[in-house]
Amino acid sequence: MTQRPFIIDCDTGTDDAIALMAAFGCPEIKVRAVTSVNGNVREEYTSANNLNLMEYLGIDVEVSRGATLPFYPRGNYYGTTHGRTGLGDVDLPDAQHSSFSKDMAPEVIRRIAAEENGELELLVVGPMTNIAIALSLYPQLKEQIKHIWFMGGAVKGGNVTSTAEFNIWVDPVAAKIVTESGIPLTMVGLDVTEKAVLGRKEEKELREYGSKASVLTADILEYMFKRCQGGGEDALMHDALALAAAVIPECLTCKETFLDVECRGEYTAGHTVTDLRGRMGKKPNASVAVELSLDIFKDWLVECIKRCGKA
Ligand SMILES: [Ca+2]
Repeated sequence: MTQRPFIIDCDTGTDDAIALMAAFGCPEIKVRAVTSVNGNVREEYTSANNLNLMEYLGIDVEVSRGATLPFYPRGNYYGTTHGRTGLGDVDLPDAQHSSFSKDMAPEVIRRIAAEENGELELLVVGPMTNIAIALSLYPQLKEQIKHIWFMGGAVKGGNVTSTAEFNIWVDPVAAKIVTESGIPLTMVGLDVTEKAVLGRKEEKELREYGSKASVLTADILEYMFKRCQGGGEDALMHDALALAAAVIPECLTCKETFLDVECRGEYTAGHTVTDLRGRMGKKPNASVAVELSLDIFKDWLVECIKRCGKA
């Protein structure tokens, strides 16, 4: 099987870590690099989490650092959803034998896109700052990137403000640059990711399986269950669902629509504007996920995590 080349851009992040483990257990794709961005926690943590995770799992892949600030002026918004350093209460050993790429994320994207001759796809599961910088520095990427699958936005309400989802809210300017790029896009937003919940059954199955990746995933799920009991978010697999959109499209129903990002609204900055009713008369530039088949997704995710580290 020819594996599809991917770069995963992420702000790891509890559910990012699970998405990464799933990606490395997906026979359909070849992860060429993991690029880090500011988001759930500061970039110094997201990049360290990426490097530590790859070394812990014994995965040899380029890990780069990336943008430390969004284009949009946001204050200190780092919440407690992912714990202080991004992986909840899970502690990974510091990487001893691996180091970051000499190239920052936008340069990594440029280089690999050129090497892959129009076949490179991006899985973007944090704020889109790195991608926007890459598109600004290297406009040829608009023709070289085959598809961007992203977790972010919502047709309906948000989870940071009443209208904005976190990844897009952090950096709406970057998201607008990406939505206007002309690159084929699939948006996997809160409309479906808030239904992508794992439970005790999956946690137990993964823990009993006993691999490094499956036990780590079970530990992260345990943190999420505690978080939920404390009034926080449930064990939602936001980021892994964007990977699923790319690999098992049958788990989602998507609709072609015009997509843009509100940057200036006093109350609505970070809102993803869609036109599912076709009222705006604008050409569709994105596919937006609107419905999820949860059982298909959960079964696939558990199997991917089990395969992670076995390749
Ligand atoms: Ca994320």
